[in-house]
Amino acid sequence: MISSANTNDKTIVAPATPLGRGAIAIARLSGARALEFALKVTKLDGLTPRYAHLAYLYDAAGQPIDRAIVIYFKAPKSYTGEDIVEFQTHGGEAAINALIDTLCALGAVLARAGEFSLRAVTNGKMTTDEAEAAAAYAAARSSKAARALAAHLRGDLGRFVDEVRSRLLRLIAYAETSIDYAEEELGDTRAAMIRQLDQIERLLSATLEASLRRKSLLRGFEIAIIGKPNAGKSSLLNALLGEARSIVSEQAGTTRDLVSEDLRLGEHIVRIMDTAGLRRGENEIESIGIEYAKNAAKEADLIIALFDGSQDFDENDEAVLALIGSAKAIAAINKNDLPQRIDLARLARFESVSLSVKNDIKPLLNMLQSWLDRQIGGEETTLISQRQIALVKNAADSIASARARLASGELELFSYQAQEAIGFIGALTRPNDYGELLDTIFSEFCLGK
Ligand SMILES: Nc1nc2c(ncn2[C@@H]2O[C@H](COP(=O)(O)OP(=O)(O)OP(=O)(O)O)[C@@H](O)[C@H]2O)c(=O)[nH]1
Ligand SMILES: [Mg+2]
Repeated sequence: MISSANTNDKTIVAPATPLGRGAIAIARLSGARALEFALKVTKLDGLTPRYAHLAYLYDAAGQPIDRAIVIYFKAPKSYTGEDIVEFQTHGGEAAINALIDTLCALGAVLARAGEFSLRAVTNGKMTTDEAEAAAAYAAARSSKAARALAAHLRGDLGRFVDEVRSRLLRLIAYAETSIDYAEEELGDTRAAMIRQLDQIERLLSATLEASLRRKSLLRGFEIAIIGKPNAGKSSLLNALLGEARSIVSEQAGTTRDLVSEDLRLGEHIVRIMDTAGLRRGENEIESIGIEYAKNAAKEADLIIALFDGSQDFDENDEAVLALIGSAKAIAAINKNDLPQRIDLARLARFESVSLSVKNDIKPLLNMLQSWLDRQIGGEETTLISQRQIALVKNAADSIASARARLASGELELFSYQAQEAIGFIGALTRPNDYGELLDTIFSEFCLGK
């Protein structure tokens, strides 16, 4: 448990639902004086824990603010482990703002982002990695992402930590007992230990790779459509969205700005970007648009390179290939309703699909969906924050050093490095510096969480 009495002695309040229109808006009040403040704004004599009270709320001048559902969660059975009162007011900002003003006038203070969750962690209601998962949950944009996070909340990370730790501890125990062995007795044991270390290293690197791959799963994948002018990029965006979002015309160089929209593809939410056609900028505005397109392609998780199949492969198409470089891309060959002239050999290195955006984009949709599904698969534990990724990288470095020590027979130094790796891995679920946590994890939270 962490001692942070000086930060936890205030009673905090914040809206727990996004501000704006909605059927209800919820404010959350947490801390030692939560019940006292709630009784004052409701003018009630008491609140039954976990009971939905219908009550009027009054401001400091005694004027009614709203009629609301008020629920009291008595410590320690609440999200934060403290007394919490939740107020469900009518949607819109007026009532909830008046309520929060009143509570602040009584002595509550506005919560900082993530402060409720921080209290939950300091009061032992939640582990740090569960809090990280909760933060990612708030930002997750698809049901697939939510499922990956649910695995986290189930404790997959804890199992990963236990497994790596116990394997390393076993190796350290071996090392300690064999320190007194003669060199010839040591040979076999050492080879077996190195094999074990290699396995641990592979487990860590597989976890890192899978996590980086899934990073986009949590925030949503970004897909950029690039191609030469008139390839049909804007037509494709519109067809994907099912609405005329981007201007389409037979004039080359129509799109100059970056147009991006969110799109649901099966269980995924993706951000799709229509870009300016790539060619030598005819004028300043167009070349700015082309710069945007280049950036979008660089940032994207996947590029859809769109080609006009009814035309010869030309220098602008060449520019498209150059821009893709080694990025992940699929080639979509458009306008197959017209006679085809493009030299397909030039696109042989890509996974490709032929279609007519004008008639039917289904072939491309199927390909996109299977690409997205492939990004997620695998059974590896997902690391969900920069902090977790950095810890696993550090552990992998320590293990690499440990391996070198072992190979050169320096058993004591091996043990030291292996202990260090255990320290990094252990910090995934039991961090030793809570001050740093505050900055890195809880600042990613939204207000009222
Ligand atoms: N025949 C045929 N024409 C198409 C198809 N898809 C798009 N077009 C036409 O191609 C022209 C260019 O389409 P856009 O969607 O504006 O092309 P773009 O790639 O966005 O072009 P820029 O914004 O200028 O870079 C329009 O006249 C479209 O109607 C298709 O599948 N078949
Ligand atoms: Mg366009």
